[in-house]
Amino acid sequence: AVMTRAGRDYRILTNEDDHPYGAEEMARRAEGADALLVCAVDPVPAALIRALPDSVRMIATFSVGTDHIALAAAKERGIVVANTPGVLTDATADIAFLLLLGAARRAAEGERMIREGRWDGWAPTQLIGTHVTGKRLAILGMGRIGQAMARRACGFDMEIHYHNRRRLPAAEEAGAIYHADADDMLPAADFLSIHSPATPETHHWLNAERIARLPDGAVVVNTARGTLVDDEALIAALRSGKLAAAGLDVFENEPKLHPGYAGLPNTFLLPHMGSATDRTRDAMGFTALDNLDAFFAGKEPPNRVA
Ligand code: 8YV
Repeated sequence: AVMTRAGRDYRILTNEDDHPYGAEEMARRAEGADALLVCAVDPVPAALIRALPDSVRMIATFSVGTDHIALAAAKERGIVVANTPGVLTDATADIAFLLLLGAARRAAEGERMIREGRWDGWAPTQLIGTHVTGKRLAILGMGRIGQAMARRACGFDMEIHYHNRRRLPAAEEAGAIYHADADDMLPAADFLSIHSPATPETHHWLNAERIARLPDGAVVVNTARGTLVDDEALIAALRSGKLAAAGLDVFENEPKLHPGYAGLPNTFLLPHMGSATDRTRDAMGFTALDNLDAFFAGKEPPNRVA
């Protein structure tokens, strides 16, 4: 339905495959275009923005994240950028909770055991995982998705701790405990779920020092961006048993995986599918088109970021 509407209202110059183009090819393909429609996996660095033909006046991204776009360079060239916030909140929080449960309860290990024919029957000490209900969940980044994660965790009687640049108004906090300094939150994180955007300040935020502040046996979940986690440090902690498990949907340099994850049993890994539901992807597509429609009708795009 999204492509039908896009094809009805726009002349689509290039959409031959489902894979991202490199910067050079993107600039070449943008020749004669009024706008670019990109995904979070399409890097739009400053060099590409400077190389874009003058005809391009807008970049609509099919994502809430905008870390792949050099926003300052877009601003410099007067190119408007808009994203798709809100519509992927629930799907992403659902996957974050799935990862939390799956990592804690060793779901991937159990699945592999059955599929590989290694299950020789129930045993009282088989695949003992980490208890979830009633534990403490620390949330880094209490935006829309962080808050949706907190709501899900309330159903599991979890005590919510959070760090966010701004403290939420009391009504929205819903009993969650605010930590002005993220490092002070870490000792309370039986579970840590990452929901902050990727910025230069959050690069490798979860490093060896911060992991050391987590309780022994903590579980880490990341559905934000792989760059927030220092893979070397996380892998070392999963190997040593400092961390019980990790549930990850995003990776630095994805789709390439740090080789250290191979053979680590206590990980529950998914291929960046946080927003991959029928309803959500349709809504993302329609939102991206709404942004384009508004801009080309001379109005303010509803989700302008630059
Ligand atoms: C997408 C995302 O799956 O919206 C984002 O920022 O990371 C995901 O929802 C994908 O990257 C969309 O381009």
